[in-house]
Amino acid sequence: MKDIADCRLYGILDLGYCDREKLVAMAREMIAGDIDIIQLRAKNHAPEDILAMGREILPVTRDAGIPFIINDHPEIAAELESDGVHVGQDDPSMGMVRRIVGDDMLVGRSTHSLAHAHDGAAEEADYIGFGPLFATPTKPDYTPIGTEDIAAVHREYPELPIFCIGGVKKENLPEILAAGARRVVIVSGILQAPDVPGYIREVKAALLG
Ligand code: 3NM
Repeated sequence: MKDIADCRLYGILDLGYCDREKLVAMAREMIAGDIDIIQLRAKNHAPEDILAMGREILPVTRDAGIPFIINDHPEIAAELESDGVHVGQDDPSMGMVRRIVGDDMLVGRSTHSLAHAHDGAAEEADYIGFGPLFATPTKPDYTPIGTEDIAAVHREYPELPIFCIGGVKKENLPEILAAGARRVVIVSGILQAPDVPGYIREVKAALLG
């Protein structure tokens, strides 16, 4: 499986943008574009439904050799034996998450400030999300943090995979990379692209360029 350190573009199967019956097809399209890592984000869906969706997607990501992450639910991640789980600021401590998923699973944490990023590094998260950089309908209730702190967070935690998130699109990627980003999460930009693999390939080229 691809190492998290080698992952530059993180895609999310968000049920707010992708119909349930299209999840597997969308995962395949993302993989066709060479996405590095995929998360399932199914807010307000029942745990048994999320588990069922995960069971359909996991064989596809396994086949592609990329990590598959479950959002918010360590218990589902453990039951599914996904490659990782992603938790937010209001979710349980790393100790509690690790007790559920064990030591081998990737655990990522959302961070919304330099102080949060410090906490994420201190608790030994395997990676962090850092944002939202810009206002985004995908996560409407959060205050955007802009791009000013991107350089500082990379300077302070050079070994930590940091995925900049929130309003990231192909169009503003140059600005985000110029601010010091190395890795990004793109949700709506990918899921709403007319040509998903083509969109991902262009973003990957910019990230690797
Ligand atoms: N988490 P889009 S921003 C899921 O800052 C999520 O933690 C964020 O979606 C955070 O690419 C966000 O459509 C939404 O803007 C990202």
